[in-house]
Formats: sequence, C-alpha cells, structure tokens
Amino acid sequence: MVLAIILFGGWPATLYAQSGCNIHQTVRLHAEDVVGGDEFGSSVGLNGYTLVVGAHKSDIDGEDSGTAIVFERQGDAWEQAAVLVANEYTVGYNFGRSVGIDGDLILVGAVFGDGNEPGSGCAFLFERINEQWTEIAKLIADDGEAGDSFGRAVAIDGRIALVGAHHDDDQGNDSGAVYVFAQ
Ligand SMILES: [Ca+2]
Ligand SMILES: [Ca+2]
Ligand SMILES: [Ca+2]
Repeated sequence: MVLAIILFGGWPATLYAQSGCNIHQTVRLHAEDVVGGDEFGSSVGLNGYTLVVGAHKSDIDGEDSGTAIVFERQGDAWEQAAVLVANEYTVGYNFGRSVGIDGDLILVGAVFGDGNEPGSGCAFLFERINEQWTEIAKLIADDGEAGDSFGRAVAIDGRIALVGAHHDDDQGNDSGAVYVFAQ
C-alpha cells in the first residue's frame, strides 16, 4: 500500500513512494524535448493525479525562457499532458523556477520576468479548462522593482495565491517580501 509520495528535484526528476519503512523508487520521469541545460526538476508540484515540473532554463521561447511540464496519471503511468509557456515573449524569464498546483489551477513563477518593471519578476496562473491548460492571469507586484525576484517561490490553494520576492529591499537590502493574491 502506498502511504506517501515524496518528490525529489534535480535532473532528472524521480518519483518515489514510501511504503512502511521502505522507500523505493517507482517511476523515473522523463519529459519529451528536454535537452541539456534545461534544468528539468528545478521545481515540482503535486496535486492528486496531476504533477508539474519546472525546467526554468529551457530555451523553448528564447534563451532561458523556461517552461513547466504537466504530467497526468493514466493507469499506472504518468503521461506528459502539457508544456506550459506564457502567452508573452519570455526570453530570460526563467519561467518555471517555481510551481504550485491546486486542483485545476497551476501557478508558475518567472523570477526574471517583466512585471511592474522589466525583470522585477512575475507569475502566471493556468487553469485546466476542457482538459486544456490555459493561461488565465498574470500576477505582478505593483511596487515591483528590477531584481526583486518576484516569482522565486509560489504557492496556491483555492483562490489564494502566494508569491515570494526574496530579493525585495523594502526592509533592507534583499530583506524579501511575500505577496498574497486573492480572487
Ligand atoms: Ca537554457
Ligand atoms: Ca534586492
Ligand atoms: Ca520593494
């Protein structure tokens, strides 16, 4: 009986299951079209039978634009279901540096994306609609400044999303900040 599932990052991402005291590897995930330097596995998220893996150095939309790859469990296998990119030109964004998932929502951080200022960082919200993952919102900090690293960490639960900006300077150099968004 599977009691818990633990995900480890790194290349390649590997799925482990814990049963009793013994932890054994059950699946080694590979994404299609991943190449050297993409850093697939730099972020991971799991909700039920859907998981998402960041590859924030992917050149899919220009150098280091980044991507996040969605897998869905089909029977005993994890099948690649979507390759997420933002609707805008994302060269250098590092999209996928962080990922969060809850139900039919996925939040993807783009730590060097354009927000309030170029390079202040941003995050993109996707919703699974009719089996298609569709971008529905872009999150930015209204007071974001270049280098804030908004999007280095994200979390989502229901209609509340969190985005970390650990290089924000409001309380001193790189003191950091977390932004809460509610729909
Ligand atoms: Ca790259
Ligand atoms: Ca800073
Ligand atoms: Ca600030």
